[in-house]
Amino acid sequence: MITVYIAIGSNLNDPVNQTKNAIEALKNLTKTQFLQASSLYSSAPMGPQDQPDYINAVVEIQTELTPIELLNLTQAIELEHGRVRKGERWGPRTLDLDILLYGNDVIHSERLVIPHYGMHEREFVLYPLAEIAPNLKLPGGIELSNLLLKVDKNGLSVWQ
Ligand code: A4P
Ligand code: MG
Repeated sequence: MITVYIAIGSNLNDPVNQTKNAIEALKNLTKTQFLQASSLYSSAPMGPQDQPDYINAVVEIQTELTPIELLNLTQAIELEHGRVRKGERWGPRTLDLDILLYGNDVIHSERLVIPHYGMHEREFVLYPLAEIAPNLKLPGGIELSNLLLKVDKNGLSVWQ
């Protein structure tokens, strides 16, 4: 079993429910044990500013799925939740599931880059991740707590 962290992001069609439904869908993944989910967070949009605020969260699972099997299943969940890929970089979306970490693996394949390329500087990834895994070390021994020192919260707050 490999410990995996997945980031959830949504800013369209009732993002709070999108996020809660995504967490439920991840609980039902085959060959996988669900460990925990962070709180839901409200965050200002990164990228184009003419889009709604996001809801973000991070979940921790343990899985026997390979990275590509997991990607296929998380992409299926995105589609089931009405995701339409419009190709606009950093544009609004009903549901985005990003595989942040897959154990200590470093992957650079056509379909998969792990650790996820943006995670080191995104407050809406790092703070929820730290809520559930405060002592986490990334591949290469990078301490999550060290990354957090360099990343402003930028208005990120627990959603309630
Ligand atoms: N892919 C490669 N590595 C991975 C990985 N580790 N996990 C590939 C998941 N997918 C990975 O993804 C495009 C391709 O990336 C996939 O086909 C997969 O093979 P996508 O989900 O279709 O595209 P995307 O998510 O729109 O890509 P992009 O532009 O990288 O989006 P980002 O970087 O995820 O940004 N602001 C706030 N506050 N909160 C957010 O969550 N999210 C975005 C999206 C913009 N602004 C945001 C937020
Ligand atoms: Mg994505």
